[in-house]
Amino acid sequence: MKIAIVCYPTFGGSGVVATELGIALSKRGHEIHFITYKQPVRLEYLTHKIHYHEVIVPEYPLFHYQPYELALSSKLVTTIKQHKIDVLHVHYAIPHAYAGFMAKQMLLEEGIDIPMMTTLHGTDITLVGSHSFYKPAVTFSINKSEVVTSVSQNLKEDTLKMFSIEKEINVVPNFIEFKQQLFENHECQRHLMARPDEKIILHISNLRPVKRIADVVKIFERIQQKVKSKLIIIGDGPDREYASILAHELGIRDKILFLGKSNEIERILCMSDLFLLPSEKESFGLAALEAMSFKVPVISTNTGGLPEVNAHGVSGFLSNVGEIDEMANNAIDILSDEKKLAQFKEQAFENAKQFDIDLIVPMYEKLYQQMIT
Ligand code: GMT
Repeated sequence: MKIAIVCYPTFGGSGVVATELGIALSKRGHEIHFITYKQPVRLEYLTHKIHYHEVIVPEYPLFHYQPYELALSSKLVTTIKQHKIDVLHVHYAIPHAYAGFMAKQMLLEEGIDIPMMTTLHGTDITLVGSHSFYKPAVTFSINKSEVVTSVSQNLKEDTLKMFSIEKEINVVPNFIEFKQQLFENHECQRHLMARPDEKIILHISNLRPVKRIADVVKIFERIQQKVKSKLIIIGDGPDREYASILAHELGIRDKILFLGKSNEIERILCMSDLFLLPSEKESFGLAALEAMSFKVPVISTNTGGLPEVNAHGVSGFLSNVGEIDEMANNAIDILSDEKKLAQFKEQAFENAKQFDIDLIVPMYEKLYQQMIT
């Protein structure tokens, strides 16, 4: 099958899922065409089965806002025609589903009926999409997609609550390719980050308010009083400075490493003992799944789709949003008992197996097949 994938090329979860999906599909023999404004960060190399088409939006003095949707829909039309694409798969409703619909309409005029799948990722529904400025266009373009998927049951329920959706929403969870074994028998250069007697606690996100970075810092402040430890924060975003100031005020700035955006997530996961994800909202929590696949237990909130990913008392613990003391106590409980920590690491790994890439990618393939027959 020839599949065009539209996504954000950035470090965000939706871009990562779209890129990993494209790579996996190419390994299964499909021809993949990524269409976006920059080569996706997780797309390290192109092959005869993986192509990348850049959407260019020329500057013009009249434009206060560059018309990206227009450029994207035009690029979709030319790419779909030129490469005889069978299926269009857009990740993140805004503005991709809207641009996809426009491309579909233009192609219909030329007798080409391209089926479109829209995958909802979370913030496109719960944070941005439900805003009255966008809602009519988001509702319209979701309803005009041949197939709609959401990355968790919770996101499906939120979508049905917030929008007037006439389409069936298929839940296709996010997935993981297990790479932990690549690092077995390595000490992952742990000594570069912490002393041998220190535990390594990790947080990865885009450091936006929805991730509650202050809670990450406050939870760690409580943990390090009981367990010798370091906190590694990966990612960048508007709350980084605030987190750094808070850490300074709490007197723990020297125990926190802010590493910024990184392509070395796997090396850091390999050396980590615990993952913190105290988000306000999380449709799935891909970062938590990535952690679990590297045998890193997760202390998270119980919001959104997180309970579908992190199993309470098995792969880690879940708490209500803002329950800093409870999250810290659960972390201390796991970290201060080596036997318990080892057990949780194994359980996290086992729990992640339900999201094995080989189980989930065929779910997308089946839906593509239904769209073209
Ligand atoms: O919030 C983020 O981490 C970025 C955001 C995105 O749009 O890329 O992530 C959303 O999609 C991910 C992949 O499906 C999910 O794992 C995240 O839970 C979801 N974020 C939120 O719902 C806040």
